[in-house]
Amino acid sequence: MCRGSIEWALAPKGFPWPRSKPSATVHTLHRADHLTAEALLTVLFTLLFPAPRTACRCSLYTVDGSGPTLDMPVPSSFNDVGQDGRLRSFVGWVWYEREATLPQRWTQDLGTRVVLRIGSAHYYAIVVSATSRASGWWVNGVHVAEHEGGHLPFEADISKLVQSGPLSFCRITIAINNTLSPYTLPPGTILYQTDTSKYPKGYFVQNTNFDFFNYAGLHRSVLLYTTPISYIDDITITTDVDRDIGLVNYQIFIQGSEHFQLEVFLLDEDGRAVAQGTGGQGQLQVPRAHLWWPYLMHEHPAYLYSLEVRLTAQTADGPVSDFYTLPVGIRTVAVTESQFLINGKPFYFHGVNKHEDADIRGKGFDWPLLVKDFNLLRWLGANAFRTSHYPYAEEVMQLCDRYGIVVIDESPGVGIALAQSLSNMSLQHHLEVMEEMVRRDKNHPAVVMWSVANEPASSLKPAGYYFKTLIAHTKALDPSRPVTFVTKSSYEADLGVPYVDVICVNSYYSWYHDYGHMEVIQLQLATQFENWYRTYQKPIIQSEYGAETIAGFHQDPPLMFSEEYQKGLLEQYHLVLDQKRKEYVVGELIWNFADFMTDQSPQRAIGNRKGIFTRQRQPKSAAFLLRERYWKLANETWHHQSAVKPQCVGNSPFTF
Ligand code: GCB
Repeated sequence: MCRGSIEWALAPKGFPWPRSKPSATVHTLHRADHLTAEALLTVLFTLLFPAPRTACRCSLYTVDGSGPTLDMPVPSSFNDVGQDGRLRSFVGWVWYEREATLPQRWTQDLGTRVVLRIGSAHYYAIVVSATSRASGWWVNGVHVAEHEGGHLPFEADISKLVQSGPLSFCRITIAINNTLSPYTLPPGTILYQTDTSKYPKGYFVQNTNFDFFNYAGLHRSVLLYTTPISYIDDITITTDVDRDIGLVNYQIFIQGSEHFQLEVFLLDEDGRAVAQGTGGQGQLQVPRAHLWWPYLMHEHPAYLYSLEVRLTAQTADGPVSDFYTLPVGIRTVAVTESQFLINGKPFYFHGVNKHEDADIRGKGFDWPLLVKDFNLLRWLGANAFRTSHYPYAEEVMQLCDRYGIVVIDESPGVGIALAQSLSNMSLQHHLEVMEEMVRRDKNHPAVVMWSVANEPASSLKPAGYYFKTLIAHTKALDPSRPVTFVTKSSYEADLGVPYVDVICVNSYYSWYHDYGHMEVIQLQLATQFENWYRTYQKPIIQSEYGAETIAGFHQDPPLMFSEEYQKGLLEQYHLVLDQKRKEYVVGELIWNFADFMTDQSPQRAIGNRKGIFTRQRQPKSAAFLLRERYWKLANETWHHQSAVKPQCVGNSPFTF
């Protein structure tokens, strides 16, 4: 493959989720919902991996593409779909490749902008595209994009490329490297073993300080979509409430023309326009607004308006129009010394921590799994989750908006254990990741708080400056939401917590400490809360607690790893949470929603088993315990005037 001469473009500054609209078409390379006939012909990418394991980021252009290949579904992690153990633990470059046939209009109408959008490529990706063939070989591959970080989307404008040649199809090659370094997010290290009496020459392993398997590949949708050459590039919405008037502030960013008109309409759920405006920024006022309420807080939770944006732009080739519809939830978020308020009412997070994780597909996005998870969340009476420990797929956030499931949106800042990973170089990258993440998720009403990291080494000296800068930057990007990070440091030593709005603390009493001794939980947990609150007077969330449990293991009296022990441990936590939530504890998130895959270690029996559901989403006994508790909490925090209270009736997840 050689470099072509065509100019390449990086992703533009902002890019809203591509929705089918009169002025745009979406053409996915693998998914059924927007699929065209051509794309159905080939649904598999080819993955090539070189036999010798190379940890370095070798140049794409020197690799001849030799080595084994196999068909690879997208989205999916590549690790668990094959039968070759070397692929499961592979560290280095892999190449995904496929050809796509493009509608003729895309390649011939120079007024069409063709965009390649990659939802997530873990970890480092280089994208090359080619549209010329000679003697059956693709030639003149052009570097179209490069991206670092596995959990956020990136785009490339490939119009010039696909409109330059005679062919109506193109080849897309995505080289992905899953090597982590102390400066990546999450960080990792490569350990070379040089003792040749124990290890073969060149042997190395990749080590991480986070507790989930470093799945890699194209984890989310890869889309081709079009816009006109002048287009709506980004929209920022913030909302407020003044008595019963909903205020929707909008800012719209246009690319491709300086001369344009914008019309904005806000439609209610019945499609009626309730407010309208013009221009690139303004405020829409909605009398008697329906607010966006969390699930189980209101009889009509998750009310979504639609913001329709219509662009008419003047270009050298005449007027063009673009159109975009964005779901909008009107709600407010605020934090006091001891409360977390949504729409001015105290909100108590009773929810879970999750992972993007499942059998075979690893971290690959999967609709049936997602819908099952939301059904389980609603069955459980959970009103919130944290995206531990990285931003989840955009479809997840969309469902949270629709179902009223509140989100603490966490960055991939997990496993920051070394001082090197708190260096300026790491900080710089972390700031950029927060920019990408806020840009992607800022308009989701479900997102009520940003978490910039999980359990960093926040008592190391550089942590003070690191978190002060990171949190200030995140607040500057989005002044409308509180910011936190999740700590496991002691209240005396933590140098980052002075900058958070809400203290999120993880603890594993009678699991990692005093194991087997549930009798100490109440005292230790109460002391933990009291110390943090006395020091900072900020609301506190118990952001993780739990116990490893192998489904089907039973021991009474309870022993560790049995279902009885998990239940017993949870009950001890709940006794203290019930006292402290009357004061300043504003939430509890169980670790974890479901069992998930980790690296192999003597502490892990095929993954982390702290789920209240198995990896296949079957309940352990603790799920029923938690369900009873969450529905009870929901009854207490129900705020609407209506007399109807949520009830957990039988097995029905639908309670109203
Ligand atoms: C934690 C981490 C989480 C782990 C969990 C555990 O504190 O935040 O990533 O999986 O503990 O089970 O050890």
